[in-house]
Amino acid sequence: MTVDILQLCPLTPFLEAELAKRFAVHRLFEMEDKAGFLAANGDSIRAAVTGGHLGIPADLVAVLPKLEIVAINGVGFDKVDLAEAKRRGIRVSNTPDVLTADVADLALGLILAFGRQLPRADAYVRAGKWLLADMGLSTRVAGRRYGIFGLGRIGMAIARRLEGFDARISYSARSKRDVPYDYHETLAALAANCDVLILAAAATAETRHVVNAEVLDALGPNGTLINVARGSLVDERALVDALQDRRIGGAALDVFEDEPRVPEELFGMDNVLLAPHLGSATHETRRAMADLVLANLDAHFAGTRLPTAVV
Ligand code: 8YV
Repeated sequence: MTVDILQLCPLTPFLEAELAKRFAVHRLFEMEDKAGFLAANGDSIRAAVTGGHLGIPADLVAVLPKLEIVAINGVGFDKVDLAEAKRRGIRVSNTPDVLTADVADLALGLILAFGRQLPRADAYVRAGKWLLADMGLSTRVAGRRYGIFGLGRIGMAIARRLEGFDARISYSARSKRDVPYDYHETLAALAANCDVLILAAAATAETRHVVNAEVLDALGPNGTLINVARGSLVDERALVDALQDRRIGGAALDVFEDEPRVPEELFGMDNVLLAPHLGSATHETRRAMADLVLANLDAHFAGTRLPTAVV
């Protein structure tokens, strides 16, 4: 018997091909008449596959009465209503661990690229400006004070990489950990005591807009904000203001509140580095994530334990 599943966003060709071998896949994101499709077919859908950045909207879950599992192709489950999933007995799976290294690598990439001004350097050479004058100086990356907000798997992987840069590392997290880094109880204290503030915490109700004007002012005019977590951690309006007024030194951002929409004020600023949510976007990691998505779906429909269940 074919199982009908709903695909909520584009996935890698490998994952799409493997899903198509197993299921009747309905690509909701490409449909013009989504409401019409759901009205006619909502009660046949047994699984949904989605991205961590997207999750599944509550009003969609509500019109899928036979939904059994939401398989997230990502580690974040902040856009899935877990309480409602539990209430309805819907399983939720994600893809932890396999993407940790890539997200940490990207954080280091942003730190290096922003500090040493690599995008500007590249543009400088291409424009033939080097023939006329040297580019000027940038900021040292090694030996500076790095503050990590959220010391879970990704935060720890970032810290380990920073150790190779002789960094002075401090952190703020839900609780003090047994690590050789300085702990700050509040994010404002962490920001006040670092040169580079790196966001690596999960998006929750508690972390929404935790990076506000007060935290940005604590980071100060020589401080840099790095975000590889979720856009919702940052009050984007306050960030734009702080960057415009040069109340912080700069920001390197891979995630945004309403991505792929990015505040256009940022486009003209020379103190920002922007990336289109690349954290886990390597061939190797997306393949490993795909394998986990498939393993979870296979386990669910075989009636066995999900390898990486959230709920
Ligand atoms: C991707 C992510 O955006 O893992 C996450 O939570 O945000 C990223 O890996 C996405 O989930 C890819 O589909």
